[in-house]
Amino acid sequence: MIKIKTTNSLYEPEKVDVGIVHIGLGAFHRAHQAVYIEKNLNRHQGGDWGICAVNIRSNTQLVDQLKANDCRYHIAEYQDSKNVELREVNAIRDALFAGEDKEPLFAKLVSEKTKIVTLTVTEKGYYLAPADKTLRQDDPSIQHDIANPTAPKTAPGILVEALYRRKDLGLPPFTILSCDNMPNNGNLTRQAVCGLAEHRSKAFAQWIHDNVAFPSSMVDRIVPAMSDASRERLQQELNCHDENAVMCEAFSQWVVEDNFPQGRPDWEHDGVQMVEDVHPFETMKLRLLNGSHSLLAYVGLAAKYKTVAQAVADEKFAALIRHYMSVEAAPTLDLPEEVKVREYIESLISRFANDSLQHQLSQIAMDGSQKIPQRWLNGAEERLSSEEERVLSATTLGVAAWLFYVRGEDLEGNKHKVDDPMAQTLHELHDRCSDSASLIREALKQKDIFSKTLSQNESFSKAVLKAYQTLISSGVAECLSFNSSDTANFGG
Ligand code: CS2
Repeated sequence: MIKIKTTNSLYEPEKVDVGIVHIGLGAFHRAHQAVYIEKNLNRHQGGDWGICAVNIRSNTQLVDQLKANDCRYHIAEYQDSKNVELREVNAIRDALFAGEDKEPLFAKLVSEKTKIVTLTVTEKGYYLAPADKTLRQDDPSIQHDIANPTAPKTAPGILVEALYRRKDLGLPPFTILSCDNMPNNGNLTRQAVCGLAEHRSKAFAQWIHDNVAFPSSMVDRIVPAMSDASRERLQQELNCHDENAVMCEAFSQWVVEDNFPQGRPDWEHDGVQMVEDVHPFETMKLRLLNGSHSLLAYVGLAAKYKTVAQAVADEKFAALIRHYMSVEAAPTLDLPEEVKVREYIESLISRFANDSLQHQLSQIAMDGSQKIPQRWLNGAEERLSSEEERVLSATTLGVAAWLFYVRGEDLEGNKHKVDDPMAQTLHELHDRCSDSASLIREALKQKDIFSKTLSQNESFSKAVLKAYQTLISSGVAECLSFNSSDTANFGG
């Protein structure tokens, strides 16, 4: 028997004003930020921190469906397959699809009531080169926004134009809060926005730099993309007939840098951790949780697993990520004081094992070129340039398995789609290089992904080559000889 707890909104949604515009209305936003705002509105029985959620590229359907339901939807928070909380959410007060015509979106962005703009546009939505995080001036969408600043397509372009209009109207700028999985996501957002604003004028870019707050934040909640099967399950298991419902784990964390000159919800009473410096939390989460996720995705898919829970149920995979986290990643971290790393690692392993989620490895495998630098490579680089050089066997296996995945074809010749902005480049690389040695050499030269230090590190490239050769000649099992009792010398 499944135990269902139901939580309903305690306020009148139609009386709530919009104080936050959110760009990137996906499942993650609905299950993470919107839930914190829902709790805040419940506690105050209303208020003016409602959300207007916007999509700028795709998913008009979701916007229409939400609007048809007055933006009311449900979240099913699974502790495990037997315990779930079904929560009604009304925090999103308006939804917009800003495709060709962005004026309705600009009307919201220049409203005096809008104090905060939040973003979940994924790593590639910032148009920063993955390795060195500079604005990709050569990207066609960025070039479009440079040429047409008043009718932009990209999130950075929209923010620049909105800030320009607000400045023109004498309105204070809103605070911009990135909720994407990148280290220093506030600084990176500033870099993208100011980099683009420079094309309008250096003075305007400087004004943004001096006047706009870009707090960083660490976001965490496992929210698999919804599918027909998961919708059906919610109907049958929870009697939840809501086409906009989202299913996720019970765990949720949001650590936010406290820098909101125009004000913010008092969400520290709703579970948000307000801190001075988010960086230790971000790197910890990116390198441990997301790093393990990507490792499970590429190595797991090569072993024909489909979900995260299936992969970690295999003790060899559990040993792989335990080794990766404790021996290779944890020593690179400057951990937040209150975190006990062993406990954190074990809690991640049990979150991954939550088999009620059906979290698809193929979802995590998307956009690897944009993800692996902050998840694996930054830490590896620090590790390899430190005095105590080691062979990073799990990380290098990850890189090899990623490279194998982007070939778009498994060992038996079955093809799969590679969803990645660099898919074409990576595909050509496979076509061009006839043997593994030249493939690895050329791949590591991709300077958008690999830093010079890393691509020139011989022990790193040798280990990637060895893992790749073993993978293609003998299969995944041969690559998994990690010891589950592996732990490095770190505190906690
Ligand atoms: C995942 C993340 O898809 C991915 O790349 O690693 O979405 C992950 O589930 C979240 O960051 C968890 O907070």
